[in-house]
Amino acid sequence: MLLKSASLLLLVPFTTAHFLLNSPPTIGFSDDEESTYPCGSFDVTSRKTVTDFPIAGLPISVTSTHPEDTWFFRAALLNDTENWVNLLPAIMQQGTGDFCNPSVPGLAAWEGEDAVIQIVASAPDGFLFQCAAVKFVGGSAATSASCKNGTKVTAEFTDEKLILNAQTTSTAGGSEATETATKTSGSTTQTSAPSSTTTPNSAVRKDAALAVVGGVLGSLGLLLL
Ligand SMILES: *[C@@H]1O[C@H](CO)[C@@H](O)[C@H](O)[C@H]1NC(C)=O
Ligand SMILES: *[C@@H]1O[C@H](CO)[C@@H](O)[C@H](O)[C@H]1NC(C)=O
Ligand SMILES: [Cu+2]
Repeated sequence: MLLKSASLLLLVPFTTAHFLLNSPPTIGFSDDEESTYPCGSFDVTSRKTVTDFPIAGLPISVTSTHPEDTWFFRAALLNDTENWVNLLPAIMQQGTGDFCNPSVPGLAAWEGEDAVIQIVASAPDGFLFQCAAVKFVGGSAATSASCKNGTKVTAEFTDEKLILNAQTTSTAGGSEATETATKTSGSTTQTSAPSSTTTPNSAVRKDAALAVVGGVLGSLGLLLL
């Protein structure tokens, strides 16, 4: 019991981070500026650490501190960083902790090209960004020993579409999407198509409330420390 509370306290400072990109290596991480498009305030063209991204697949590993996030894994050519292409459909994660997709496919048409991948979290507190410098390559899929899911984490693909570049900062439903989401500076509005069977509104509100509770607990924890 005592051990359990001690380890919970150790985790508390972690709640100040929105999300961490564990692999591939991030271009940069700033908790305070993670909401700055396109790369959380870091230079989208940075090539300090470039990861080979096999078309056959690369693990992408993140750690979320939110009770729920929707992830968008996107790529752009280095010479054209406003044209983001989805590598996978949106992924909705529930539960705080590690999430790793062991094999995100690369773009075959871009083999040999210098590119950037952008990890976007649509979080209860808004959009958050980190990027990684990559080069798409042939060969077999990459693996990572640290690719794991947290015990409380579940994830599944969703229909949510993201329309987000320097000119447009919102999500919107595509033609087949069953819901649209618009998030602007903290406020959240969502509408559902008549055929939708989900209840995104209540889900978002509940999670926002949980995030607030987490923040309060986090501050208390920091005071205790
Ligand atoms: C970027 O590079 C690719 C491949 O090298 C080329 O096909 C494309 O025309 C370039 N795009 C721009 C905007 O320069
Ligand atoms: C994590 O969970 C997702 C969704 O269930 C799954 O696709 C993925 O393979 C899991 N990752 C690992 C490392 O098991
Ligand atoms: Cu956050």
